[in-house]
Amino acid sequence: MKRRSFLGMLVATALPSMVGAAGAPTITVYKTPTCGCCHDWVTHLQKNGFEVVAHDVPDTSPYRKKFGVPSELASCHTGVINGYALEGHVPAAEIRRLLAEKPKARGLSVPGMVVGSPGMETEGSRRDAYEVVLFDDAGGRKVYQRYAARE
Ligand SMILES: [Cu+2]
Repeated sequence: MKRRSFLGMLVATALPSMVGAAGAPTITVYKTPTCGCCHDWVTHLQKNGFEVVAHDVPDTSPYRKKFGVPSELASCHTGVINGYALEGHVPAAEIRRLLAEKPKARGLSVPGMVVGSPGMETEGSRRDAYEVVLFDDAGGRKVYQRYAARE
């Protein structure tokens, strides 16, 4: 995709689309029992009004495969909501936007484990820059939202 046209689109869609938290559908999460940041991401979702059903599993990779998350977008946990995959520390704001916009896509990912993303907070407000990636089954990737680094 051409970067410029995409950026224009991003500005047009970056305005928060407010969706009432009440009645938000349930997010099903697969995580390993010892994953602290996975647990903290679940807490972030709950604080933002989502119902969460979390399953502890020995290995999350079969769930990535099942829900169509490509390995290069992998993170520490996999969630599902309304047929969309949520891989890694995806902020609640982008999940609400996903549910409102209903794009033709497989899901959203924040690949890796980014310091300062929801559930990956450190002391203070430090954050590494990261992107929330919208992906599809045909290898399509779009930056759905960009978060700047913060000291
Ligand atoms: Cu994590």
